[in-house]
Amino acid sequence: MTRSRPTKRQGAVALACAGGMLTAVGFAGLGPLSATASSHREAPLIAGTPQYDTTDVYAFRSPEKQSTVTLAANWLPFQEPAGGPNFYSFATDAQYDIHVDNNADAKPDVTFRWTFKDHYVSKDTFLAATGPVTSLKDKNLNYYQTYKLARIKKGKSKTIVNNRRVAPSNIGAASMPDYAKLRNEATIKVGKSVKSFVGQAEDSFFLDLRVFDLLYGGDLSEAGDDTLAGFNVNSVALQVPQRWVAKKGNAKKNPVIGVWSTTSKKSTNGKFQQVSRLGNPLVNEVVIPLKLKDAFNGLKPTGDAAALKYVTHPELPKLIEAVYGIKAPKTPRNDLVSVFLTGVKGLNMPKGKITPSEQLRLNMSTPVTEEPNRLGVIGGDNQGFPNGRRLGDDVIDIALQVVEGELVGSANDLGDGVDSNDVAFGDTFPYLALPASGSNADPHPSTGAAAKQSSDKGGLLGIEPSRSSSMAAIGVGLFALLAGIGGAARRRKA
Ligand SMILES: [Ca+2]
Ligand SMILES: [Ca+2]
Ligand SMILES: [Ca+2]
Repeated sequence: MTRSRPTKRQGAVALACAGGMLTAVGFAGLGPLSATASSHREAPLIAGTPQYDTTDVYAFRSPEKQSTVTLAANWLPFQEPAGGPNFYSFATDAQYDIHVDNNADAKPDVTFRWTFKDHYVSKDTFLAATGPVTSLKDKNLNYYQTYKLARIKKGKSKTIVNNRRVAPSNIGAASMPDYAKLRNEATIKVGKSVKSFVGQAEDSFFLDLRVFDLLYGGDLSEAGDDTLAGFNVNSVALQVPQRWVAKKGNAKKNPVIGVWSTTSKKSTNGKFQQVSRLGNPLVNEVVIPLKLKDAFNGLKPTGDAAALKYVTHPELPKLIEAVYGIKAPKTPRNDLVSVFLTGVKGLNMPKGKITPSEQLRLNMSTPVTEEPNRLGVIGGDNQGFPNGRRLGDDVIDIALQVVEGELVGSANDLGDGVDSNDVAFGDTFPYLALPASGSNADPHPSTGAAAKQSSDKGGLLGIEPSRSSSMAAIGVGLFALLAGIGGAARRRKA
């Protein structure tokens, strides 16, 4: 099947158009947030430095060991598997952090920090692998990275993992005949109940980026294809006992934690500066307007109160209504405040006083669901997003449905036609799919969009195909959602 991805030019036009429309609708009063970083409306700053760009953060109760919680995050999107001779590494001048706030004051109580070093067996070759690599310590693996993982608590840093190997980029079958073995070797146990993995993985995010084409009269029958299929990311995954992250070490009494990741890059003055931040996958992309996205990346959660008005009066549904006629839910959107900033009462809202801030909030006491529903809580599955986030949670569909009022009486079935990842996730730690291989001639196969369309009555998203206004609205929604990703895609394909 021939794939027709958006061309570089179409992508650029689409993004410019989305930015223009959002600006035209008017995001005045950016004061408090825009003061903290530059606020231009081109592609987000971070898109220019993919090594530092967090793409997704996950936090969930570990299904095979429920006394533990798994935290994971991805960086460096759109890795073409065969993209050598220099493949994909973590930056060596950065701190890759996952923070946990367990007393709801928007300040981290526990921080896990990964830092990296480069190693070469020989610099007299351009090859990353000089022969078949059959183990992580194989001398044929000419270039590799090691990492250090520290746990920071009350200003004190304790090394949990030191000088261990990062699973390398999956160069191809000749260089790495048994990649699964390398993954296994990179999945390590630390003490009795901690597990750590760092390395390349297939991008766990799934969505159809080609929905861009809707605004340009693209062929709707082609929607539902997972654009990210077969692109890799660099991942960290960590499984720790719940008591490590719970307030006072008591997960029974204090089961709710807030999680977010940051990337900090060393400046010329030697200090580390936060350049990327991501917790909940909705806020930064859907609620915070494009123009604020860069500012948000540099912001600490304690400053999030400034974002409150964007949450209670989000622009996206109004924009969709203004341009395409789908009625926006009534404001103020207190449903969004609880989803994005405080946690939902009875589900994942912390006890006591809460400083509103954007965190992925997880109730570690929610029992693990045997058969997870991809729509998480709105699909009746309380262990899923926005109660933490599992790899298989379909956050694009959930985002669209919630922003368009699913929780306030506007039930809808919006979505992008991609319901699951292109590759199955594992049942046990680190769960992430193995990275796509550089020797695969077609690492980005069509996921059968056309077939999906014909079997899915009502076409894209369960909406009548004749209702072109609805279709277009979904396009706009995804513009806002995907601006960052689109920017990265654009550069990567340039
Ligand atoms: Ca705290
Ligand atoms: Ca994928
Ligand atoms: Ca979806």
